[in-house]
Amino acid sequence: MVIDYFLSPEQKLILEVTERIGKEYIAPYALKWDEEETCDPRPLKALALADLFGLFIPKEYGGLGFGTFENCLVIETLSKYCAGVATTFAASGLGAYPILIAGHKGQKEKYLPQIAVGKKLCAFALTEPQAGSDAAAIKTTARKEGDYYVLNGIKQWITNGGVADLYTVIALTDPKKGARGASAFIVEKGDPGFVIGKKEKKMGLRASTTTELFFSNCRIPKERLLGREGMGFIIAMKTLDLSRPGVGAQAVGLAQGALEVALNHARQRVQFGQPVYNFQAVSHTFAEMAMRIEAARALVYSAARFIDSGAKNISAASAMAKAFASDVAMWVTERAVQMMGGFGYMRDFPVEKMMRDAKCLQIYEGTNEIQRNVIARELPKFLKPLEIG
Ligand code: COS
Repeated sequence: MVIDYFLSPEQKLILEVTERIGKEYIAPYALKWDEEETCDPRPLKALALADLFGLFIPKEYGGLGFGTFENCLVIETLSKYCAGVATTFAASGLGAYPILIAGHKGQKEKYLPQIAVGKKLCAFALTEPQAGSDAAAIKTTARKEGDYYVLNGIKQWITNGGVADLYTVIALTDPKKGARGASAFIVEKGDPGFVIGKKEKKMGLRASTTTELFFSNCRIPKERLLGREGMGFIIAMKTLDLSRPGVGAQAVGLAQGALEVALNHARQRVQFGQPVYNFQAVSHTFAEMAMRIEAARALVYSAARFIDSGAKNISAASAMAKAFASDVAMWVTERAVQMMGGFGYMRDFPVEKMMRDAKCLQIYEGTNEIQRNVIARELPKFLKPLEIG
């Protein structure tokens, strides 16, 4: 980090604790977990013991009462060591946001304290086989039957599928109304008719688990509805607004990790009688990498602080942080591989994993093309026509 953000003593402590978890519980195993596609519980336990799952949960519900910014600090730091572990952590936050956004007091009292201490891991279930970017095209239904809702449908590519205990699920209570007929529900692992599907084989982020979810006449008590019927799509969009800077933070940490590994290599690798870092083609590439990472971090931190200020129009800032930083991470990790040459391409070194991990950040929580749609949609709200002359 080149720029000092003058973090508060608490924020510095959060960083220190996360660094320690990264060094001790993640760094020695990250390549192994990637190879074996394992979501190891040990770093999650360490994060839970450090109370970090409760970082942005209000104190009255057993959390630490911090915000998006501090959550980004943790996600960024974890991602330097392994973006897969960071995905499991961040996706649990994503799954918890709908409860924070739309849950009533009783629901918050029931679920948030368990999430805060890391006893219950969460997942967010919106995507379906035919509804990815077009989130309003979901087909999963939730039919009201007396005191229950009965869910039927399939969710796809759900991060933390199987390892999560709580799933916030978007389903249609009124299929005729499309997006306006969607509602949000809490489904618990073990609910009758709720089955975890196959684990996906992924290019990267292989220390995190991604599965299908099947709902076959899955009966859940009507008290599991979040907010009101018909609010589901808006809850989902607000959830993504809060969560996307976290993907940006993940990208910044991942890119920073690639920079540090490759820079160390370039300063030690001797060719033509001197470290390759001495060659301008190499050193300028590192300068460019560092510059883009600083720009991405500044945008992510600003967006996170903007959200924490209680601002209402956060969609554009959130989408910008996500899209810009993940594009930077893709560029930086590819350059890191190039700067390390044959070493970079080998699975014995972490940068090829980092490059594979980076790709997903341009895709999940809304592709970067969708982020640009969101930014373009929001721009007129911020910009007044400039008249000169
Ligand atoms: N906050 C609050 N309300 C929002 C909102 C937001 N960020 N975004 C949209 N809405 C509201 C709109 O105001 C509109 O309300 P009305 O029906 O009352 O007018 C409603 O939601 C529908 O919005 P819109 O017409 O913009 O919906 P679209 O179907 O065009 O879809 C995009 C909008 C593409 C932005 C949305 O489908 C999306 O984000 N897709 C990507 C999904 C995604 O990120 N998937 C990743 C999987 S989850 S990890």
